[in-house]
Amino acid sequence: MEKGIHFDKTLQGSGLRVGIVVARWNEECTSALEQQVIAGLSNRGVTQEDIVRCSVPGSYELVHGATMLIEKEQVGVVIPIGVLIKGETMHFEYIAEAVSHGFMALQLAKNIPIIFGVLTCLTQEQALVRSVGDKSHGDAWAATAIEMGLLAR
Ligand code: RBF
Repeated sequence: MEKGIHFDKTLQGSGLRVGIVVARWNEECTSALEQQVIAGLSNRGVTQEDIVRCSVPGSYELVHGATMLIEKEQVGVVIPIGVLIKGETMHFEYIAEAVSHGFMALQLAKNIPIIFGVLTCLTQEQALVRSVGDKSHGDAWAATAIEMGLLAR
């Protein structure tokens, strides 16, 4: 059996309102992921009018951006997009932990699903392969968002 998650090929997201919040750190990677997420959503029937997008400086700000989309834009699911690359200090660990706990707390508090769209990479090469490259996660995040958004309706 092929490795990885298997998505329902018949996923149909028409009528689902999707929020996307994108971090500008490591922008080459986050913008490639954003494009693939948007393509993955529209390939599964989500219209451009139903995609609400905002950007924030870095991954640490994604949780607040997601909160704003939920509170002001009536979205049924949020896809935060960030790329963390480990540096020489402890920033990576603190941000990754804060953000993953923040998403979990927010989705439980608001009862709106939030996808874990943050890459936590040890090197820039790893980040590029998983964003602009052939192991990009963008389409999987789009499919997961639609599945969870439909489940929450
Ligand atoms: N934001 C990211 O999205 N990815 C990173 O790899 C990243 N690395 C950072 C490293 C340092 C040393 C600092 C100071 C910030 C970094 N940030 C990164 C930005 C962070 O998410 C946030 O925007 C800023 O700390 C301001 O709150």
